[in-house]
Amino acid sequence: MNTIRRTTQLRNLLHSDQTEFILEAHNGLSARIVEEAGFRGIWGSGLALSAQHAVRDNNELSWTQVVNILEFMSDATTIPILLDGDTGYGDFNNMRRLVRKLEQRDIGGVCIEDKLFPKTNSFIQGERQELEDVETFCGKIQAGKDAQQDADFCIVARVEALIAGWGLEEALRRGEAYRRAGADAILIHSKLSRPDEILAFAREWDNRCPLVIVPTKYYSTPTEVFREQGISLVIWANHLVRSAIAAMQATPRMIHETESLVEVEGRVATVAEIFRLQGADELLEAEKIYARSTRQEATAIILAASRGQGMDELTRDRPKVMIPVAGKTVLRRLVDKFKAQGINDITVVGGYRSEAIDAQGVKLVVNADWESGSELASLSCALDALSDNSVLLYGDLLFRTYILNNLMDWESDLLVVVDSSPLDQAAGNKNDLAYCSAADDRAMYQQKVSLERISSDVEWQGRPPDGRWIGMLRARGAGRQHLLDALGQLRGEPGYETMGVPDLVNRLVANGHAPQVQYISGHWMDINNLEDLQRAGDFAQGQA
Ligand code: SPV
Ligand code: MG
Repeated sequence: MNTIRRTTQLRNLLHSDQTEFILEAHNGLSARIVEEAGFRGIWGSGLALSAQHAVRDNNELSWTQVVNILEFMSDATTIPILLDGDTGYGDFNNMRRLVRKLEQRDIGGVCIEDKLFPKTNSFIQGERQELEDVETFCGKIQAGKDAQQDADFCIVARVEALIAGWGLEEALRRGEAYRRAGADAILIHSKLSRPDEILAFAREWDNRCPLVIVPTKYYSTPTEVFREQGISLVIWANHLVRSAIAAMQATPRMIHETESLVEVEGRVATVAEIFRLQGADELLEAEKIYARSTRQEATAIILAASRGQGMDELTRDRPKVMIPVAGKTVLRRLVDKFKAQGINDITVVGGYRSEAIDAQGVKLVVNADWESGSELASLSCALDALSDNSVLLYGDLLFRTYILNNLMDWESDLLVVVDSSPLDQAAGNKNDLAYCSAADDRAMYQQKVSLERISSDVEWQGRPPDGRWIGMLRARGAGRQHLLDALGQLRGEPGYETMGVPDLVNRLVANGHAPQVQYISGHWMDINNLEDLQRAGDFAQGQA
């Protein structure tokens, strides 16, 4: 990366002891491409800047619009931009303001031409173009020089006398007057296909100050000729906008004709190349350092490996998660919920008929040993997905959105959702009865209650359960490691093959890491049989 000021870089180019080259760019992307190609400077071409917006090179683009585009170009690069500032967009006073605005955007310099506002491109009826009065133009140059804050900011004065048909003498007279007025370099322009008049000017000029040329029309001149004549800076003035136009015309033609993308795919830049040019990698790296919000990194793990019982016909070819409920599979409903919550990293552990799982938008991992029935073995397949902020849940759950919202809002390291509605009314697996440190006090928000046990026993320590665990667990921060530790312990113990997530939760309690309880009252269900499935349709419809 170049640490020299861009004004200084441009000045160095103009005063280098060899002929230097700059290339046109017209937006942030093309400017970055010019720099990547190895150029040491950029021409902010008025023609290209306006052409990319399909307006004419007649100051139809306002000067503030030009400055806004330059801001993107400047941000995207480290090399200097020489702006084609047309006539300075007005009189000496407009010129002063332009210079200040350009300096604020770290532009290396500006070129102004001695025509009248609004100007016309030099290649459109050039001989009919009226030139600015010499003294007036000198005043504009001087005002610009007086306005600049950075001593190295360059003002290039462009002589249009040859374009307008005035001849060499007038061109030289103007060049000299502009040099005396303070111009840092003179641009001499020609519309001829041979370089003769430019070379004649250069010979007479004899390096009084740096000379700049634009060989658009006399492009076939060997570059060596410019070197020999001591030209300071050559501007390749419009070749990115022209290459973009040619490419942009070819692509739609082909797509339109073939009604397919097959032919063009290999001829256009890859999407990965777009990302590279945008600097997408840098953002990913920066996110690791700065984006510390737990929400952004949240992951979800959906356990969907077992076939389940009581739904033989419906799960003949697919696991439960793929059963449609009111027109949408249970899995899709879960994925939609997570995505709405900003959780995009979703892992599904499949097993039974995992090939039937629609893995769009999720990572599918397969527990090949699903038949043994161990939920913990399934969970072990998804440990990579366990982050500092993870939700773990069963794949047959339907629930109201607020339950997940609230779950993600709580600060606790470990959290389980418990439904405190009366057991005979509550939905769900009758094995997952929850015993907690306190009953649900519905009057309290985020009541501090911890889990003591999940079990199928309808009574424990002489008391009834406080509710039913709905099959949803969240681990964040240190909770992740507690979970991994407990899982590691259980893995070495007898009976591991038949253990479920409740065993894991009970081990967390035994280890002194009892999860907090988020009480809810209804608003969820899981699907264990055909009757549930019928209710599920109503439940889903009720939510819509
Ligand atoms: C431009 O690139 O906008 C120029 C050069 O001013 S020319 O189009 O040749 O006038
Ligand atoms: Mg121009």
